[in-house]
Amino acid sequence: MLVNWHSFDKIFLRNNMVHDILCKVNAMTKYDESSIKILEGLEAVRKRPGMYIGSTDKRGMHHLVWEIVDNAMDEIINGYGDTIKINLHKDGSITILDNGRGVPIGMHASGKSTPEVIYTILHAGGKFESGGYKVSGGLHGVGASVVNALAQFMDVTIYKEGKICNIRFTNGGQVESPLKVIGETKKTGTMVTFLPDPNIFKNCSFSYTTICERMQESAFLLSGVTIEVNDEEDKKTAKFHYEDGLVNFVEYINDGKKTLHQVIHFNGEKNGIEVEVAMQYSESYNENILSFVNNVKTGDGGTHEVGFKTGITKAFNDYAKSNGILKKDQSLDGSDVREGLTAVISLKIPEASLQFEGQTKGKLGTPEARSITESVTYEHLKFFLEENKEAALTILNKAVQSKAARDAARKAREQVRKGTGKNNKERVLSEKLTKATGKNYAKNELFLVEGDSAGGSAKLYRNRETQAILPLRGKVLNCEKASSSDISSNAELKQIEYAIGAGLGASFDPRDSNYGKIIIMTDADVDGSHIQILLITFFYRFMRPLIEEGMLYIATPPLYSISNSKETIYIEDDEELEQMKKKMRGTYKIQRFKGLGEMDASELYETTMDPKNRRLMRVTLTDAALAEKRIHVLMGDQVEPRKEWINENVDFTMEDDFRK
Ligand code: 1YM
Repeated sequence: MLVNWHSFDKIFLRNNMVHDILCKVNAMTKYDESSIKILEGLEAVRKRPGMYIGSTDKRGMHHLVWEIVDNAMDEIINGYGDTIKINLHKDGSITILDNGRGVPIGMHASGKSTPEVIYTILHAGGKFESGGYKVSGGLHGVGASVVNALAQFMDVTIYKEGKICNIRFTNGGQVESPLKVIGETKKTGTMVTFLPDPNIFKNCSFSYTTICERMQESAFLLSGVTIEVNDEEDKKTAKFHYEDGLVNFVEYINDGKKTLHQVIHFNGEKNGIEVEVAMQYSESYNENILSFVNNVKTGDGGTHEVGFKTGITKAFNDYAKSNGILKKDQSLDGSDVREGLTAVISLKIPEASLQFEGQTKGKLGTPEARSITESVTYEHLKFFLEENKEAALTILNKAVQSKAARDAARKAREQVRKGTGKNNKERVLSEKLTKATGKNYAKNELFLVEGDSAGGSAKLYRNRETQAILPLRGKVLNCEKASSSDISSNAELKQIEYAIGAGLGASFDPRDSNYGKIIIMTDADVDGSHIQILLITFFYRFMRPLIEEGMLYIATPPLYSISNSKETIYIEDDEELEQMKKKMRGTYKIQRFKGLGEMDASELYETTMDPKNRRLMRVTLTDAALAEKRIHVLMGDQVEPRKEWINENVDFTMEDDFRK
């Protein structure tokens, strides 16, 4: 192997990261402990994988892929190459290939090749940063050596300087075969294949769908790049390529919705911070804002989203006032101008100004990002509205209607609460509702219970002050398939709407909810699960802020009880039951609860409703765009996409409760 100092020097200058790593190697060789130190580093990763990749479940395993893909993306962002290919192999390993310059192949005085250094030395920050922007995804980008540490094998092939070079590692980063030339080529690029260590990632496999979803999002953010994903086992391929990145992203999210105008697209820059926005209104009333910083999703928003929201509210209010649509003393709320809005915001922030907040670091904290995003948004939107009168009036008309509906709904609810309302519709509709006596709405809970008989039991033992019961008969309507008139004439859903008392759809306001918690309580069987998903679909479509505010829950009734002469223990799954059987020596009795109705009233309260013992599952919304798509696919009227999703994502060989 030739030591190519000339090309190495260039890289050395361009990349102080390499310098950093090689200094480490130098220091190690001085003490002649290099190999021991390296293995200690990788061993640390193997001992505590969670510290480096978050978890050792399916999510953590996919993190390995994102790490390698990020290196390929960095190369493309720096202007080298334009294509990434991902291949899922039958044996569970995965290959990631790019057509960039290829990882440097020079040798170092320590006797190690640069690839060996890159893939075996754990770096403190972990990331190979090459420009002013940190472009890594996930948990601070922990680098290729972490992936190697957690792989049963890793194979790296580099196409560079006319040569094909290969290096192979085994058992978490030990060199199986050092870097050697294995052929000649005219191509350039890097190809990494690895198999996650099955001792670390138990019973996990890569998901074609998960990888496609993330790669599609990356392709939207990096206009012009082509990303291909291939599944060898199921013989599926997907190719993502978008010339008009964010505009295509918004079009994709709004696909199938009735939109009010062409996508609005603008960008701007100040103090080294770049802002790009694409936005479009549709006839729906949901708001869908996605934001990214340096190509990483900021799932919890942050200063840039705040700036964007302030910017649009100002632009629309200014326009409405100067065109006589609103009186000088009137104004639209932020929520009025966001009704039916889909927007994607993408910022590029120099590494030195980056600040993240929150537990998952998914929230941008950089203060300047707020004012810059606000002014870019305000200026461009103002210009757009002046230039596009028709679109401006259509959007404003919708916002004004939203304001009117909100005002009217609030007034009506106030009257109902005060008992001054004229209509007695509410009384008729809520006949089935057993109300809570307490007036502390935030503390009150509404149980939506499957079936009249379980509803009856729930009423008997509930905490009267804080717990209200609404029994539901049979299946509720599938809102994804129904028209809005079907929904407004559906008795079951109307009862839920009146019980909660905070409006519906555009006029829904969670602050007016009669309950702080809405709890879905169904049998632990297939029908129960179906009712849950139907109700969640309803809440997602018509009371989405309820989910966003974390107010929707699912009760988890026990599957079994096991009792001996001394005690009765309630159990949630079969695994726990097996453990308990071993613990409870002597004679015991097992009861299987097929439904809520099989428990007596006190048992139901104790296990499933009593805040002291119960376990509630909170319904959360981490990825609005994905949720939107999933609900559409799983609950919509098209059968083919649903079949496809189920075939890809549901393992029918798995034993579950539904079969027993
Ligand atoms: C399938 C994964 O890792 N591609 C890749 C990585 C690098 C380069 C090119 C690269 C970077 C630089 C110079 C530079 C990396 N280089 C380094 C290090 N694909 C994949 N493609 N020459 C080539 O940043 O200056 C780490 S990764 F450290 F050597 F610079």
